[in-house]
Amino acid sequence: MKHTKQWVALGCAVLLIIITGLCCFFVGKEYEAAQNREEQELNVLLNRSELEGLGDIEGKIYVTGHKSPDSDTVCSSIAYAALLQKLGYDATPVVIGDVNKETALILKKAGVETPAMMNDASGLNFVLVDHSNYSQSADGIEKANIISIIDHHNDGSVQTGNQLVYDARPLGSTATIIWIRYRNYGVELDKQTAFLLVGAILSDTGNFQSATTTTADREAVKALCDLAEISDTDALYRDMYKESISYEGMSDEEIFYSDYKEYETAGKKYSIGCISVYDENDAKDMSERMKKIVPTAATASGMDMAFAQINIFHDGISRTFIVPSDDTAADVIRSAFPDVTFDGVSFNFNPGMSRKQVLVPAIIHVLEGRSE
Ligand SMILES: [Mn+2]
Repeated sequence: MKHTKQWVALGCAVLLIIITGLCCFFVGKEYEAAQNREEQELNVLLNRSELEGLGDIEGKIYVTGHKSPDSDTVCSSIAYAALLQKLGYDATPVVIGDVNKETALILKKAGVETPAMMNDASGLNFVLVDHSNYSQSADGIEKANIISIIDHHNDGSVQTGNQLVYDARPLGSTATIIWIRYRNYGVELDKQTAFLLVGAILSDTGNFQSATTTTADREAVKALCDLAEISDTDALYRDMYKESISYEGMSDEEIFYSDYKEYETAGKKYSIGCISVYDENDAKDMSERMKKIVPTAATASGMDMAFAQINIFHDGISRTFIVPSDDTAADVIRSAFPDVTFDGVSFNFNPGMSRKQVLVPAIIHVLEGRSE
């Protein structure tokens, strides 16, 4: 009986110790969480304080990327203007050139309007994203008030007389820096903006294949895909890539001249138009179309011969198809590449080749009659 009492007392004591321990543990956890929250709030406060000077600025703040705008430039401009808006500033994204097909697709999928065109930047307030060079920027930018530069390139020629937020990081895309800035400022991203940033990061990093890709770019896409409700980034990138090489609505001539260069070697004039396609079927179709117009294009532009160079370069696939303007042009290719096969329309190269690094030097070699 005495023993039983002792056991009960011991049991109670042990239970009390366990309960006290658990209480301390949870109180400790709660305290730790509260401290983390306080720490985060302080960080947000410190980060946001760099914008305090913007309160004194008169007029709108325009956010622009570079000329010949790409997806990173356009989407980063929109996302950064939205960030400033959410913090209470009068910010507007603009573009300084027509958006390309890939960007138009991202904007459409995200349900976001194309920013307005900016023709003269002089006298206005600007945030520059994705560039820091006068030559790449809006006309009149030398006379603008540049308040921030957010970029992932080298530091360019832009200089400011005033203090500025200059956030340059060697990451795969400016969009990744914008994502980090949303986090630093403690601002929630909406679905549309998240979609834009994913599209921009996939575009600038070539679906993470580019050597410039960093951990931050991958983490950004991971975090943003949930928000943007994107389940398959490979599929999105494929759609973007196909759109970027789409020649829809263009005539055969326009396609041939879209990436076109003229050359002269040993008194012979020749030209090469490069065309990107997605797969071999597209390459065959494009070869047929080019066969019809390359001879007339050569004559019309005063060339002795012309070539359409049709390339498949993506996802590790590398193929080139060359359509010559006539028999003389075909003979040049045969002399330059004796082992290459000709199907009556195009020469088929596997792997493909660069116009600048391989095809032009090879043609020069043949036309100069070198035999070594
Ligand atoms: Mn970029």
